[in-house]
Amino acid sequence: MKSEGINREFLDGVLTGAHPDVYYHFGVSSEDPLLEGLRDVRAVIMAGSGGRIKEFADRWSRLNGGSEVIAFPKEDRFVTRYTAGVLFASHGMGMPSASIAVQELMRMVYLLKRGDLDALDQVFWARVGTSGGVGLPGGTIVVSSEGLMPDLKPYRLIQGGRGSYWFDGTFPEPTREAILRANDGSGLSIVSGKTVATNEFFLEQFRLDGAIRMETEETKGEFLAWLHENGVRNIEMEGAMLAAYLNSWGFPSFAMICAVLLNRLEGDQVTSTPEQLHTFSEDSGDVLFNYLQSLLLPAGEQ
Ligand code: R2B
Ligand code: URA
Repeated sequence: MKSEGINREFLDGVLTGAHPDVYYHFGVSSEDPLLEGLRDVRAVIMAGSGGRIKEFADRWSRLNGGSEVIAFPKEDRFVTRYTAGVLFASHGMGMPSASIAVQELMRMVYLLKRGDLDALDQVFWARVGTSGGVGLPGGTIVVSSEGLMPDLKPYRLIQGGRGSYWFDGTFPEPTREAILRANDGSGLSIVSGKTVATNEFFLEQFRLDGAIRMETEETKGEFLAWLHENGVRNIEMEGAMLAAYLNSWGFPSFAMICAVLLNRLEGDQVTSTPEQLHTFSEDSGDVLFNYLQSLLLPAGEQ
């Protein structure tokens, strides 16, 4: 962990009891007895939708002999479940929403680990999501190597009190390699590459099918070709911020695993059938679970 990246001015006062911390969007606070049950957290798994979080938590519970699933009381913003060492939380769509989830979850994990940097080092983070492929067909799974904004520069805040704040968007390579190894022989089509995160699904992803259209077939083609030449393999809406914030605390182990819904070189609309979408979602979940099991379930219990 990088101690200097952590807002200890605020967070250490929570540990000493000088003041509470309210994780407002999750509907719990540092003084909530519910959090006592989460002290053993070893992984934080995020996904866009609440339904996915419930399915993941139930699946992890089944793999852990029907372990108790703890649900957070508030569900109007994010859906949260905890079971067998894993905290599952939804983050909504886009970086404005997901950044709230990530910051509150980081604060919560700091509390749960009592500010112990070695214990924080042991926590694995992941987002499992969907994306548009850049030269990849629907059904491919991308494990991101780096999260970038659409100008191929890392995540940054444009106008802070001291100017622009730049972050590091790289996803740790050892974790990525370990995920690929855990999925050896799975038969799934998994690649690794850079991921662009946009603040907008239509215009910023150069779609021509929005209510508003700014691009032409030509400018869209040039943009996607430029991304591809620079090693980008998929486009989604959270990864640059996720890597940026987790790197700023120095978490050594985190990843993003996204299913490709369509090849953006071939179109804009998501026309896959519900059955195909279900398979894509299952496959990205399998990639995560194959790794989670290798990480957290001792051999013989799997
Ligand atoms: C992928 O899919 C969502 C938009 O449909 C968004 O949250 C993302 O990153
Ligand atoms: N999610 C995105 O952000 N873009 C796509 O094209 C598909 C899913």
